[in-house]
Amino acid sequence: MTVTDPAAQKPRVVSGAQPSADSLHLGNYIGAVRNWVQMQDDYETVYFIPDLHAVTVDYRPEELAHRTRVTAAQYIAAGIDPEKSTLFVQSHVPEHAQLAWALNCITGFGEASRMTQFKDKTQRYGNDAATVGLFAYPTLMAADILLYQAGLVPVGEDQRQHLELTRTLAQRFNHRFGETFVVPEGMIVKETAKIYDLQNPTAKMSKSAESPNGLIQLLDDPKVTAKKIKSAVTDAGTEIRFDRENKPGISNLLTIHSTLSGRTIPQLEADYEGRMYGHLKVDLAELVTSFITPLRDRTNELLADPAELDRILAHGAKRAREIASVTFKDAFEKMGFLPLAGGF
Ligand code: ATP
Ligand code: LTN
Repeated sequence: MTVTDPAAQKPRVVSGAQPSADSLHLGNYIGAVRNWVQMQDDYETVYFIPDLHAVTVDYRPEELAHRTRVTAAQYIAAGIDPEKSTLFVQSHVPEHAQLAWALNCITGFGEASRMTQFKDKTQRYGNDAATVGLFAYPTLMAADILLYQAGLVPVGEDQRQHLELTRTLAQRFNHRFGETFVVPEGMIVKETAKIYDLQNPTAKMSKSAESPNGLIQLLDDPKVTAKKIKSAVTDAGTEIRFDRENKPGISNLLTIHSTLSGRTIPQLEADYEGRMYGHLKVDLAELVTSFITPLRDRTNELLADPAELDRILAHGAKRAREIASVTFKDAFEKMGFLPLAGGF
C-alpha cells in the first residue's frame, strides 16, 4: 500500500491540537507536539489548529481567536518551524468543511454513534447540549487528514477510533467513486507518552480537568508549576519505582522526568534508590520549570506581535490550500458534482 502522495518526496504527516483552552498543557506537549517537532526533518509535515472542532462543544466566541493564536504560538515556541512545516488554521481552508460534508454523506448514522469520544462527551455535557457538530467531529477529522493525502497521523491513544473511521471512509470513498485518497496509518504514541492528572493520576491530564492543580499549562507562571508538582498526589509506600497499577502518581512523575531529562525509567529508578518522594518532586519541579520558562517566554514574544503571527498563519493557509484544493476538486468531480466553469 502506498502511504505517500505520489507527488510528494517524503511521506506526509498531518496533525493538530484543539484551541479549546487558554494554553496547551504538558500532556499535549509530551504526547503530541514534541513528536511533531521531531518529525519535521523526515516527513513533509502539515500541522494545523482545528478551530472548527473547538466549536463542537460550548465555547465563548470572544475567546476563540485568542486561543487560536496562543495554540499557534505554542506550536512555534515548541519548535514547529513555519518554513519547514505547513502551519495553518483549519477554518482558513474552507475545503475542510466542504469535504467533511461529502464524508458525512458516506458515513452511517450508527457508525458515527459508536464513536466513544462522542458518547463520553454527550454524557459529560448532556444530550441536549450535544450538537450535530459534535456528532460529525470524526468526519471533519477524516477530512482534515484525507485532504492532504497524509500517510501518517501522529496522535494520542484517545484518537485511535477516529483514525480507524478515517481509514474506513477513505477506503469506502475510493471503492465507490474511484481511487482518490491515500489510506492513512495512525502513529499512536506509546502509553508511556501519556501524561496523567497530577491530582488524579489515573485520569489523563486534560484541559477540562476537574481541578486546575492537576494540570500543568505551558503558560502557567513557573512558580505555580513548581507548586503543582510539589503537591502532586503520590502513592502509599516510599519506594520510587515505575508501577502504573500500584503507583500511578510516582509512575506519572517518572514519565514526565524521563521525557524531559532524556534519562530512561530504569536509570531514574537507580538514581532515586533510597531517596524520598520529596527529592523526586523537587528535581522534577526544577526540570519542568526550566523547560517551560523559555517556552513561555517565546510564546509571549510571539503573541506580542499578533500581526506577524497572523501573517505566518496566512502564509501557511495559502500553502495548505494548494494541496487541499487539488484533492477536493478531484473528490467532488469523482462524486459527480458539476464543476464550476473557471474554477472556484
Ligand atoms: P484535552 O483532553 O486536553 O482537551 P484532547 O485530546 O481533547 O485534549 P487536543 O488538544 O486536540 O484534544 O489533543 C491534542 C493532542 O494531545 C492529541 O494527539 C492528544 O492525543 C494529545 N493529548 C491530550 N492529552 C494528553 C495527555 N494527557 N497525555 C498525552 N497526550 C495527550
Ligand atoms: N481530534 C484531534 C484533533 C484533530 C486532529 C485532526 C488530529 C482534529 N483533526 C486531524 C490529527 C489529524 C485530537 O487530538 N483531539
